[in-house]
Formats: sequence, C-alpha cells, structure tokens
Amino acid sequence: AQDCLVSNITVKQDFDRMRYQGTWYAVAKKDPVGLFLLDNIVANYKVEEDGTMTATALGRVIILNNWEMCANMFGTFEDTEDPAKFKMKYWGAAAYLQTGYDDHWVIDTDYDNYAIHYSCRELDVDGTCLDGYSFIFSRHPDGLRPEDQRNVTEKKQDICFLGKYRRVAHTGFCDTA
Ligand code: AZE
Repeated sequence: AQDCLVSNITVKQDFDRMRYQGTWYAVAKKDPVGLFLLDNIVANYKVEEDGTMTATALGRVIILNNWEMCANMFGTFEDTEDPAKFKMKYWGAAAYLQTGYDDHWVIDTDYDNYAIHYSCRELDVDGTCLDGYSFIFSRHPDGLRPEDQRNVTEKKQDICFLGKYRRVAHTGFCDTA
C-alpha cells in the first residue's frame, strides 16, 4: 500500500492458523501511543479444540510508579471474513495491566521462521493509520535469518512503518515468570 491507506494493506493469503501455532520471539516492534510492552516479548499462539485462536504474551513493562515487571498477557481472537485478519481481545493476568480490543493482522509469514504482525488502533480522517503497532516475530530467539530480512523490510514499507521499528532485546528478564 504505497498510499498508506489501511484499507489497501494486504495480508497473508490463505492464512493457516494451525501452522502459526507455537512460540514467536519479537525481534522488532513499532510502538503505539501510550503504555506498551518494552522488551523480552515472547508470544505463544494456540488453536483450541473448537478452532478458536488464542495466545499468551510475556513482556517487560514499566507501570505506574516506575514499577518494572514481566506482564503476563492473554488474548482471544475473533475471526473476520479474511482468515489473516482478527480482532484480538486481550487482558493481563493482573488487573493493573492493560486490557483492550485491537486488530490483529498477519501481514506475512512463512510459519517456520518469520512473521509480520500489524495492528492499527486509530484511523486518520484520510484513511491512513494514526495510531498503530506492529511486531516482527521470529521462531529463533536470536533474530531473523539473513535470507528473510529483505522481505521483512519490504513488508515494513508496505504497512508504512518502515523506519519506525526498534529492536526488541531478549535478556532473560521474563524467563522465569
Ligand atoms: C501480542 C501477541 C498475542 C497476544 C497478545 C499480544 C499483545 C499484548 C499487548 C500487551 C500490552 C500490555 C501492557 C501492559 C501494561 C500481539 C503481542 C495479548 C498489546 C501495555
């Protein structure tokens, strides 16, 4: 979507939620406005017996009075007519964490190595995204394979977030949470 219209953003064709299951390490993220997961972000997707997709996420956050902790988050996904576009209802294990209802789009993935996630929270009047976030996920905790990097960069551009990502560090902060 060179025009950056959210309605023109293309997502993974014939998205297969079964193959998407399991652990994904965030290697880069584009932040939304406000409080967000800082680093050490690991997501785990699952397809329940009734076919519903669910996920958990861990990540370091700093809340209220500079309190650093590992956020233990849960999400349930509502299907839409596009198999790669979901609505995600999410909440934290503790009440002081965040709750929300966000878009959850899978822009691209090869299921075995990389995935590009996108969520626009607020549309601008011109149809571009005013407030959104995105994760680049890898199956490998140490990052993307060199052969996936060009494609990922291309997709960052397609969703108009190129240059807005920051690397996500994995220091072991949430490993025993
Ligand atoms: C996601 C992967 C699938 C499950 C979930 C995800 C998103 C989680 C958040 C959490 C924010 C927490 C905050 C706490 C203070 C997309 C990573 C739930 C957006 C800000």
